[in-house]
Amino acid sequence: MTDCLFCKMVSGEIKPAVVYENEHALAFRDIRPRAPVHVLVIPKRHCATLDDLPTDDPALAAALLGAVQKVAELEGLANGYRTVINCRGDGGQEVYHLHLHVLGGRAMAWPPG
Ligand code: DGP
Repeated sequence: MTDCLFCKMVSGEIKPAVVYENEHALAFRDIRPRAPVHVLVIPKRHCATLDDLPTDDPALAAALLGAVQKVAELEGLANGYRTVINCRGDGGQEVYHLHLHVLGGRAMAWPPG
């Protein structure tokens, strides 16, 4: 999608601070970090929300979760981390290109706000 912020990162039109990428996923630092480590993992193909992730393409979901694992390893999150997917309005989603937040480097509180 030409008017999607995160698609522009995939295409290289906007250059984020990339942490990791694989065939299906790109991981880059969040511009407004909420923790010492705050990385976003996105599918390279446009999916607006989690509900739009094609379930007939298990390789895509596996690549996203594999990228989360790799980010945790690369960022040294041996003590643990949190992964969050905000989905649509009540979920607090601001950017409508699916993304997994990877938050770490401090202990997380529960429940989330
Ligand atoms: P969400 O509320 O789940 O849609 O989170 C969107 C995240 O995207 C938010 O934590 C801030 C981040 N973000 C927004 N614009 C940019 C940007 O231009 N660059 C980067 N790296 N992150 C962005």
